[in-house]
Amino acid sequence: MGLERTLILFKPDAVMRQLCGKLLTRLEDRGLKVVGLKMLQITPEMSKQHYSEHVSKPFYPQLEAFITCGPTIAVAVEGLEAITVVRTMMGSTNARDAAPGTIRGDFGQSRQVNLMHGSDGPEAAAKELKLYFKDEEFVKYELVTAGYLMADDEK
Ligand code: IDP
Ligand code: MG
Repeated sequence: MGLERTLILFKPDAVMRQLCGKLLTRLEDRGLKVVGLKMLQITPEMSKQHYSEHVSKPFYPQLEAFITCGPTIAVAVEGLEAITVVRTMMGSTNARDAAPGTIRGDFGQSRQVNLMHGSDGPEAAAKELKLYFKDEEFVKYELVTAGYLMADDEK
């Protein structure tokens, strides 16, 4: 339990399909606090760093081509157990297997072109937050709803 930060990407398909507003609304509706947000173009070098665990896999060249094919929006969010919460909201990697109600399950049908990335654990979150944001780019503020989003003993 406790407050965590995690790194989300709205992948090029989400940007080009003009779904980013809807995806951001889902995160906000859940009470996740946005602490960083930027639009960027992922380069092949960044892709290799981000997806270092997948670089040697047969599907990597296609994945790199996809993730660099258009703009991406990087979002850093904070919340209670935010890493798991976001992964659960995102749904299974293959959108055809993703449960209805999840982002991939509601908006997609592809294993590769699957709208969104979310860090899969604390180590990945630390690495990926650093890849997309400088320390000084994280904003500090309190949500006016903070007192209604969590109990004191959950923080
Ligand atoms: P995740 O995004 O759900 O964590 P990973 O297994 O870490 O899934 O894979 C990273 C990304 O690589 C996926 O989101 C998807 O875009 C792509 N990918 C994963 N497996 C395949 C595959 O078998 N073929 C093509 N692309 C894949
Ligand atoms: Mg992954």
